[in-house]
Amino acid sequence: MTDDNQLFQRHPGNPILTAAQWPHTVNAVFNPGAARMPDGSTVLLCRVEDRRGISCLWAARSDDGVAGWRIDPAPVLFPDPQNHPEETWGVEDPRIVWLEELGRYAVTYTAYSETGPAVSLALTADFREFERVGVVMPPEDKNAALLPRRAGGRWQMLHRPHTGLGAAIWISESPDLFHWGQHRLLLPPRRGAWWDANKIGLSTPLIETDRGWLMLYHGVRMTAAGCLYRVGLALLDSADPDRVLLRGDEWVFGPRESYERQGDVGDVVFPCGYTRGPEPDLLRIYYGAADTSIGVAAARISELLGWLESHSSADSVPC
Ligand code: BMA
Repeated sequence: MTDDNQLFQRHPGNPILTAAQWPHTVNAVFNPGAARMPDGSTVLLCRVEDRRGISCLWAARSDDGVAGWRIDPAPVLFPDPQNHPEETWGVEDPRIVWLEELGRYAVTYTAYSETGPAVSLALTADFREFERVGVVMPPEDKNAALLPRRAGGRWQMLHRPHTGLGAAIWISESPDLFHWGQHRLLLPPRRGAWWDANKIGLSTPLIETDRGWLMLYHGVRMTAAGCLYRVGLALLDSADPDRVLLRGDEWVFGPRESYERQGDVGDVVFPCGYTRGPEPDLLRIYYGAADTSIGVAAARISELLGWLESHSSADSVPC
C-alpha cells in the first residue's frame, strides 16, 4: 500500500519482524539499524526491549531483506553497566554506516544512562563482535549517525541534543572518532502548528545522491492525544553538509496502518536504517512501528528528490 503522496510503498508482509518470532520472550522489537553485507544479504540490528523495559541490540539476517529472517540466538550488543555505566538502562536505536577507511561499520546508538540518553559508538565488521568506543556525545543527546568518510581530514556526525530550541539536529567534527567539537546547529525544529514543531531528529543515516546528502528526519507533533512521529526530507550540500539546500514542507511517511497506529506507543513510525539496491535508485527504509514491531517500505531516491524540489519553501530553510 502507498502513502497518499505515493513516495513510500509499504511491504505487504509488514510487519516483517515481531516479538513473537524471537527465540526468547521479549516485549517488543523495533527501531532497527540496517546494513547490506558484501554477499548481498541484509542485517538488521534490532532494538529488543525485554519485559523489564531494558533494551539490547539483536541481529536478524535475511537474504532478500524482507523475509526468511534468521534471528541470532542471543543479543549481539547488550548493556554492560559494569564497564559502561552509561548503559545502565539499555542500548537503543542504532544507526549503521560503513566506514571504508576502517573497513568496519560504525554503530551509533543511544546509551540510556541514569543522567539521560547519550550517544555511544561501537565498531564492528560482522555484527557479531563489537569494539565499544564509548560515549561520544553526553546527555541529553541521541539520534546520531556518522558520515561515511572524512571531509577535510575530519569525521562528521549528525546528532540531536536537547537544547533551549527543543530538540534540534546538530553536526560535529572529529579528527579520530573519539574527540568531538566544532558543534554547529544544522536543522532546528519548526514552531507552532507545523508537523515538525519543537522536536526533530535524524532518522536513518544520510543518503548520498548526485544532488547532495538526502536526509530523512522524524518530526514530532504534540497533540492532546499524544505524540505523532512522522518522517520528512531535507537535502544537504554534498561538499558542505552544514548547508541545508532544501527542507520539505510536508511529512512524507507517517503512521497509517493498524500496526503503526496501535502498540506500546501508538502513532509512531521511526526509521533508523536503510539499504540501497540492487539498483542504486531503490531505497528501503526499516522502521519501528508503534514501538512494537518492524516494518519496511520502499521508495525511489529520484522521486524523493523530485518531491523535495517541488515541496520546499525558501523560508523553511533555516540558513
Ligand atoms: C523517541 C525515541 C524512540 C521511540 C520514540 C517513540 O524519543 O525514544 O526510541 O521510538 O521516542 O516512542
